[in-house]
Amino acid sequence: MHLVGFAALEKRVSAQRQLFILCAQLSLISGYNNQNNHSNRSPTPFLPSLPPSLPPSFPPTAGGDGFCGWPTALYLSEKGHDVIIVDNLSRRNIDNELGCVSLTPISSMETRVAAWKQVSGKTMKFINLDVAKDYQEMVQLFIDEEPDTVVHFAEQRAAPYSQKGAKQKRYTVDNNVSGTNNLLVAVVESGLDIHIVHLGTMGVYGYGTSGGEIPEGYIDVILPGGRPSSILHPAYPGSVYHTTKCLDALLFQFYNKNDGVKVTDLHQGIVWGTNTPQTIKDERLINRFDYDGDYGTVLNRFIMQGALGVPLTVYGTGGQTRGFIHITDTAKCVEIAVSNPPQAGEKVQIFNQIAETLKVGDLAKLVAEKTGVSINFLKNPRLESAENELEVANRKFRGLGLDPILLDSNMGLIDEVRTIASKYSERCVREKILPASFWNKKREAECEVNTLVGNK
Ligand code: NAD
Ligand code: USQ
Repeated sequence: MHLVGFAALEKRVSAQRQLFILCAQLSLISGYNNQNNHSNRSPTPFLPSLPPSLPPSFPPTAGGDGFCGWPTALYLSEKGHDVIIVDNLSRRNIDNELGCVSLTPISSMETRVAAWKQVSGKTMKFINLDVAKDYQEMVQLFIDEEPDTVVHFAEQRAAPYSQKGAKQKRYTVDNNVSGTNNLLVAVVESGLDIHIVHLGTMGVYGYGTSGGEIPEGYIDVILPGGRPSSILHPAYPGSVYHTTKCLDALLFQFYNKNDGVKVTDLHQGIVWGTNTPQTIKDERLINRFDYDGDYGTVLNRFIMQGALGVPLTVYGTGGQTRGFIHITDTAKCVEIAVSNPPQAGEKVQIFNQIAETLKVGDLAKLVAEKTGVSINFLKNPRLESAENELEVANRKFRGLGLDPILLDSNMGLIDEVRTIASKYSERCVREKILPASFWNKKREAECEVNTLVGNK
């Protein structure tokens, strides 16, 4: 496979470079350079931080079948990288399990890839492979394709689903931790110098009020005996799902120390939006839109509820503050991370991938004002702080050129999501809007009073 437009990059780094991106929930994306001559391939060189003004031919690619992976794959492909998408389609199977599909009618992977070829002229391979189980196939894939980068999106990512019951708790840990471990072992076994870019979460830090800015991954401490050290920020996960991301972080740390695996862990906030400049090009490329109580994330849920005239489902007081990022910026951040691998011997690189912090109650007010729907304060199905403040450093991405989409100055994007929600409103199963997973039995009992209409 040949990648158009790598010449500029090759000139800059004076060496060949290949990119592989592995998506969570089993999306594997990869890019290759336009020489793709494996026998002559030099070890992946250190790629210096590159200015944001790189020619559009440079960026590597990423993809997958999921909400973040698919638009990222298209973005990277558009930028000129060959992309291989690896996904076991488990998310589509969970749709079947939950009796609820994406609000938008997503096409099959075969149709998506064929449509992209028609629209862009670019080829993306799709491989149905389970990262948590098909270990040998993954090693072989690496040996055959010799990627420079694997972007790892392939995990069960819904906190409510991970708290639903014993089956879902066990599945989330088995799938996510085994998948990440398999990937790391496969990279080591392949003998290749592959940079892993992993989609992690802001939730590893926890959401108590910390009283200060959350740094990017590490904190400086004084250990007993007065020894100064820089350690991983203490993990304080709020769900089984978030716990798997903390476990991933330890796996990354170990394989980085033991085998020198290059890792970038992206602590991403809540993603909102649905379309990107690439997915909008053809209806067959449309992105997934989760709105149900398990997989729908808060801002997209509110916009969808506003469009359908459903009172907005605020859990508790709405005093929870979270980090947010638009889906278009998710793709941009992944591209930046792929383009800026750690140097050989460097510790795991951690970026906070958020644009801004916002309070759930303020988001509800904003959507209520825009749509005229009321706010439905529900009993909280989760065990979380009712109110918290949140200050997060995101200087690394900004320093590498990210100028993120902020809600305040991009209200039009809310209207865009609302238009999509209205267009496909007939696909909404209203019974799936209320939260259907509870953090413990007490929460479940308390939530029995919740209704879709609320008290107002
Ligand atoms: P998603 O569920 O839409 O996509 C995940 C994809 O991975 C799915 O297509 C699924 O089929 C695939 N997958 C899961 N397990 C797999 C396996 N064992 N083998 C192969 N494929 C597998 O989720 P998303 O919203 O696109 O999230 C992608 C990543 O980004 C996740 O790791 C998630 O934790 C992280 N993230 C998401 C958000 C968000 O708001 N959506 C925020 C922060 C971080
Ligand atoms: N919430 C409501 N009403 C709703 C839905 C959610 O009030 O209808 C509240 C929740 O109680 C929570 C907050 O909104 O306080 C965020 O919930 P969410 O479902 O939007 O996000 P979360 O469960 O944290 O998970 C999502 C993604 C996950 C990612 C995480 C990033 O599903 O993959 O890791 O965002 S972060 O939150 O920064 O950890």
